[in-house]
Amino acid sequence: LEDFIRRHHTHCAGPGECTAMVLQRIKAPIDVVWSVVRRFDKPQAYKNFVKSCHMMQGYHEGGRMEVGSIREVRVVSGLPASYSRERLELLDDENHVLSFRVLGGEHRLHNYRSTTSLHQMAFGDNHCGHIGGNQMGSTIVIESYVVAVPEGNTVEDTITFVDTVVRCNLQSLARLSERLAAVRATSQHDN
Ligand code: A8S
Repeated sequence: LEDFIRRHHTHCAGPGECTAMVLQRIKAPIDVVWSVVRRFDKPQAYKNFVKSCHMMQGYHEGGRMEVGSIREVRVVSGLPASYSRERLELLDDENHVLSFRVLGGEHRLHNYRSTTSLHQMAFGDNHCGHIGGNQMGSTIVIESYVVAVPEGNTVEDTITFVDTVVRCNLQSLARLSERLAAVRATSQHDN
């Protein structure tokens, strides 16, 4: 895992930039969590600050998401932002890695880019109980980002703000994934 983190989550923050990492444990199988994270066209499935999202280019309706696809994300009012234009940089279904970069928009997080990766917790590690006799999978999400420190802001304040948004997103992802996993588990029992 260390060299994975070195490869995907070690960003070189340039002058005037800051970088940090957020971890989230989710009591759901990795494929359930990934089915939500990989939908670059539907961030609003778990990002509660997102009001709407429309795909710009490089996207065939319902087709494969491709690197280079661009989305326009409109966020809820009250934030120091109105919309963001974001480009899919990496989508790896094998290794469960997604990365995007903010190209522009009306907000203060210039040059924001993040990488999100999922890791299956090995059976022995997760100490989470058996539910209905079957071992509930457990997933660790790692999300790291680099962003320019806005004019007049401190590094600490910038990291506090972004960490809060990312943590909200990942906690929402956890709740949604655990709900989906529970539904899947019960539907398997029913039939
Ligand atoms: C993400 C992560 C972040 C999104 C930020 C940090 C943003 O969508 C919001 C407020 C802003 O001020 C910037 O994975 C921006 O979405 C919620 C509009 C980019």
